Amino acid sequence: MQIEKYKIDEFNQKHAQEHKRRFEFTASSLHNVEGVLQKLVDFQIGIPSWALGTGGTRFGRFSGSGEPRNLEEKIEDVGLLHALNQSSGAISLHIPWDIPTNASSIKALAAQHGLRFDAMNSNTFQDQPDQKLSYKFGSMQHVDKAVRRQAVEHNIEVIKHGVALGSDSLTVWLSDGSSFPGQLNFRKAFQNTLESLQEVYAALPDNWKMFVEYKAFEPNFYSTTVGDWGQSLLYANKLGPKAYTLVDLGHHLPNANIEQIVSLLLMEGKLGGFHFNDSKYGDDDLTVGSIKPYQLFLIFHELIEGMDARGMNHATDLGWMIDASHNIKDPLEDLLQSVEAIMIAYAQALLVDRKALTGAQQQNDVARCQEILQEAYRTDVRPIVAEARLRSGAALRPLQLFRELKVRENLINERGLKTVATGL
Ligand code: RM4
Ligand code: MN
Ligand code: MN
Repeated sequence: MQIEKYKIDEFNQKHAQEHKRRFEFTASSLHNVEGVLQKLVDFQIGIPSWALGTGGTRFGRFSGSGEPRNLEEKIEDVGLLHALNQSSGAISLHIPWDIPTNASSIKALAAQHGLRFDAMNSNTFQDQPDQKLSYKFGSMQHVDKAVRRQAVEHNIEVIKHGVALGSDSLTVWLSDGSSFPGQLNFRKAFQNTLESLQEVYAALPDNWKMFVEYKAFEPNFYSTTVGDWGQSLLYANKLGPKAYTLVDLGHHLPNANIEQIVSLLLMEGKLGGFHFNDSKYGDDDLTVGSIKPYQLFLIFHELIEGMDARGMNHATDLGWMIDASHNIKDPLEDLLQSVEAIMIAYAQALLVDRKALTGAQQQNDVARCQEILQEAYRTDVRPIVAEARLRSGAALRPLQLFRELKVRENLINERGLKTVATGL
């Protein structure tokens, strides 16, 4: 299915008057609305190929309907999202779930939808049917050099697929760790992992970045070999200038101060990428902004503050991706909501009066500092985000149009009621 441009225009026309009223009201009390709008138009969020089907939990999987059956259909799905919001202009692939059989035609198809290829993801957390050696006891940390070698070769393979598609980064998330005390020698596990990562790093093209993603626990429940930002930063520093830490919002222990983590990683020039999702307990992969929207705003505030301090381009200097897996919602609806939540938090953070905040901080005026942040957070920026969409040719209300156009029903007609996408 493709969404014709005139359908978006017709829809926007219908809602134009109400939008104009709301936009003008909000804009009238803000400074530099044009600057904010341009930043919102430029900001693009990568969609993970594994989020387009319903995921499962270890207790089962309730398959969705009309799920993409192959990579082409996954690209079509992201194309639909991008047509509706013009903020999802990239797709992030997981290998071997999404091996492109013909890279140039896949690249051309993505370009037709206005998409580029975001970071490539390797997978050494599962065994594949044709795989020689098992990752049951880890991959890059493994006590057996042959297993480590296999994991390294897989990552090099992923880089090659990425080069063919025009991607320029590799995300390595390792499930390596241990579930029982005594199972691992921590130091050896770290050193084996470092050595393996170094071999992958050596195969990176010059213009590529490598993102080392950390996760506190799960699937291992006693230790994780890249368990937190400190460990990830250790690897990134030892690897070299092309290696960075990647922060996934769901990968922290409860109540971790993620905004402080991103601030310090930026200070060190070592924050590379971001995986958005939300959670209440752990790696829940819930819709961005559905549980802790204030935390998301605070994170964006630190991201902007830290990026501006280094003169970085918000839109292009970090890898922005969603990482989620949906158990009960329509994945496309969820992704539309997630992108909207990210844009809202970004817009709110752009409104923070940074000069005033610095002044208040210098005077230890704590109450004023809080007021400045909350003034921005409590601004209803939805009309600003909608205006940015309007200007880039997207729908004023993407989710509503998705439903009015019966996108899912169309996809079910095309693909069938019982389809299962590759992924979790
Ligand atoms: C992990 C991690 C990775 C993602 C996999 C599917 O929890 O977040 O980024 O590749 O899930
Ligand atoms: Mn992730
Ligand atoms: Mn995760």
